[in-house]
Amino acid sequence: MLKATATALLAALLPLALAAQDNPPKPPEFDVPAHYTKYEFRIPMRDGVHLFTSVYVPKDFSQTYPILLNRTPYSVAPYGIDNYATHLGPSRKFEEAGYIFVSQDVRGRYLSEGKFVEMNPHIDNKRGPNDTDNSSDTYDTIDWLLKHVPNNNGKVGIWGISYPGFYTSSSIIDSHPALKAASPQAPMTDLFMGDDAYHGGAFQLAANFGFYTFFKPFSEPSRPPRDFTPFDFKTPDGYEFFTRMGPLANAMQYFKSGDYLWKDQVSHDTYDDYWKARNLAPHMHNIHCAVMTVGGWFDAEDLAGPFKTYRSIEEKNPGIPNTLVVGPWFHGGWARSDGDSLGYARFNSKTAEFFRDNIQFPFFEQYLKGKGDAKLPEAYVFETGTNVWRQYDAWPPKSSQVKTLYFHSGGKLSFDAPASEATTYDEYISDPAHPVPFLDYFALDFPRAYMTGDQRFASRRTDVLTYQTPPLDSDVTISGPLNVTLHVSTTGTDSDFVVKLVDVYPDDFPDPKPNPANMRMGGYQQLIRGEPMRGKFRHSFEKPEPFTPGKLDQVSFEMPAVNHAFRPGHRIMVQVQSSWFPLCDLNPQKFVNIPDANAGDFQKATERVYHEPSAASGIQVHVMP
Ligand code: PG9
Repeated sequence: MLKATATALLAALLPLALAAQDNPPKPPEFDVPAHYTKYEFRIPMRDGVHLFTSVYVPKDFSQTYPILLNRTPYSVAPYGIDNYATHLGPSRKFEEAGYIFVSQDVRGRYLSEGKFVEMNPHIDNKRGPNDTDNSSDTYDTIDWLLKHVPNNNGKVGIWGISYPGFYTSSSIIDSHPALKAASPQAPMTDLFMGDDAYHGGAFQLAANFGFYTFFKPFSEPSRPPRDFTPFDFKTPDGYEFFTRMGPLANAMQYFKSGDYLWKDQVSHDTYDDYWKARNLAPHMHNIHCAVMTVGGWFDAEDLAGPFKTYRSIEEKNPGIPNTLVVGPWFHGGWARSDGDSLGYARFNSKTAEFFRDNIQFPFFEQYLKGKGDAKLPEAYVFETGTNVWRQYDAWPPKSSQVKTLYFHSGGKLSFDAPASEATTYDEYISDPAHPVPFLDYFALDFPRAYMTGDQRFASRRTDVLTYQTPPLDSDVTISGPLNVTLHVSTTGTDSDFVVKLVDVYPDDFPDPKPNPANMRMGGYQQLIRGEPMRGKFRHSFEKPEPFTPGKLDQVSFEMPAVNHAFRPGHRIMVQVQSSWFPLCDLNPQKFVNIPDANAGDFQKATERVYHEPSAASGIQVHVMP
């Protein structure tokens, strides 16, 4: 579910929420009650806990049907066997083709019993019936469904987006023999390491504040509240709200003492046992079904997860069908949008529709009904810039060549290493009282379009360094993760370094038609990838270390993969800054425990980025031939 300030009701209506954010809700063109019979069950787990489960069975009994399971913390509303959901599965084609759709409130959420645990850790060696996790809950659920749901064909698929994506990937470990196909979509995998909670050790403030003001723990099984009131920011401007709020510790005024979910997020601000226990990647073993992991190049919430889930399944389960699909999508965009644009970035085709009809539906038809062959490659990835789908037998593509984009004096960027430079470093003053915004417009959360947003407002700031190539003569296609190496010094004892890869459009790039906002696209600086790195974690995310003021040091980190072609006439740009607010919480720029920092801890710092032969800052990229 998107973390914005959506109410609990929206959380239960994710598909509509996504649709509502893109297009006004269309009246359902498929009459679900006319084609399906709804059941509700409380399925017993091995430890006696009952999980509330909605089941929709096709009325046509002339054939049997596979079960398609979705497990969610966001409610399986509407409740009541006379109240039908308007969307049952991943897309309309599934309802029309006929599947048995099963949705389940996960443990401790809504009408299911048990205690909710954030990304409940997988238990590799279960000692008895009380050692339960998503793998055991799904195994027990499938066993029960096969025996009790009429007219099933004995095969089960599971799918989910975001948190339900995590429940998908954590459910297929030690998978039930009837489980034949799974699609974890934007699955959170290692929450601290680049998914929703922290990026490079910087807390994702706006996103998590918005999410945890509606995602609350339950004291007992209960339905979604009828009149949930969204959090009142009392301003339309998130930058202003979080500036007024001050240090992160002040956020607690907006939460109740029982809100352990928010407290857990902010109090575990290093990669400690709490986060390590929730990292799913080491546990993705004993998977016997076909897997299609889905992600979005512009997913603002769970961008890293799909790659880690795909990679871990690939390494631990050789021989099973395991595909990675990544399109030019925002979080969940492949499910409920056309996928032909994001903000001012254009993709020239309905990429999400293509995915739903030509990749996702054939995948489940093949493995759950034995119909057709989806002919899925190892990696099915959309290449932005050229705006074409690519199929590779590996990710990153084996044919890519690793090169380094080096910073140079005068704001130049080049694949050539610095030799004799006019100046050996650039510097700026980073002031926590005037942090670099992540948006050049007002918003309360983190609008999905920021991931392709215009960076011209930032490149004009004196606290943002900008390096760019001349206009390109030919395509430069970058396919894979980006590895940053910054040679820096700071006058503080801690600092964030945010690096942004930007596509600079030619000055004569045409304006959009229609153009209600009168946007001028000539020189548009489209964000391709941005990622922060909290400098105190440069040697270890477990044990942060201070900088020595003024001493040359090195900050190296990986930014999530891209698959983008910089076209002729475009420039490749890299920006470096030390805040990205309020997307990330502020770094006091003093080596302190940030969750406890007070206003007096925040100090200006002069940051230097070096570009000389012995200290050549730059980004290592995978360039396609
Ligand atoms: N990405 C959302 C989330 C997951 C876990 C914690 C906080 C937010 C989600 O869409 O489920």
